[in-house]
Amino acid sequence: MGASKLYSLVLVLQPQRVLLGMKKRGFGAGRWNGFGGKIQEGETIEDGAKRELEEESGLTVDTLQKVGHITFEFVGVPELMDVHIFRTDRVQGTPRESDEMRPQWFQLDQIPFGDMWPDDSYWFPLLLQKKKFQGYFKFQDQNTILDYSLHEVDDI
Ligand code: 6U4
Repeated sequence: MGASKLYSLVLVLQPQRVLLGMKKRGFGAGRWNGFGGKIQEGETIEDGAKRELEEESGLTVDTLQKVGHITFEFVGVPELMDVHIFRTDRVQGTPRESDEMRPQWFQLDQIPFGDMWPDDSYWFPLLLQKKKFQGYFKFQDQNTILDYSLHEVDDI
């Protein structure tokens, strides 16, 4: 078992649209993504997810649904990324730009997969169908998936 670091990722998904943020700096800069980041010491994964959503988008939320868990490996990087994915359709506030993210709503048939992490093309369809999923993706570099597994699960 390799060591891993915990991350959150939140998708605000409403019946007709999804909120994504253009990552302005750091890991994944230049890509549209959900809101999230590293879980801090002493906080639960869900609390970390709510904190990052608020920091990056200005939105607050009462409850998040756990929908997925994906482990990412990068060739040459010993530490795995353990990303816990949440969905919500009820948020309070209006999205606002932060230092890290520029939020924008997308119609569900206009999700910008070409400017997102390549794994998103695999698991977004499950998210949109309200499925729960577990996966593993091995990257050669930020554009290249070498191996992956992805399956629906009943509980996450
Ligand atoms: P700093 O820069 O320390 O403030 P922090 O906001 O804590 O960073 P960050 O931005 O590095 O963390 O977190 C990475 C975010 O990107 C997390 O929400 C997880 C997400 N993420 C990482 N790999 C991903 C991938 N392959 N596909 C995806 N989201 C990914 O959709």
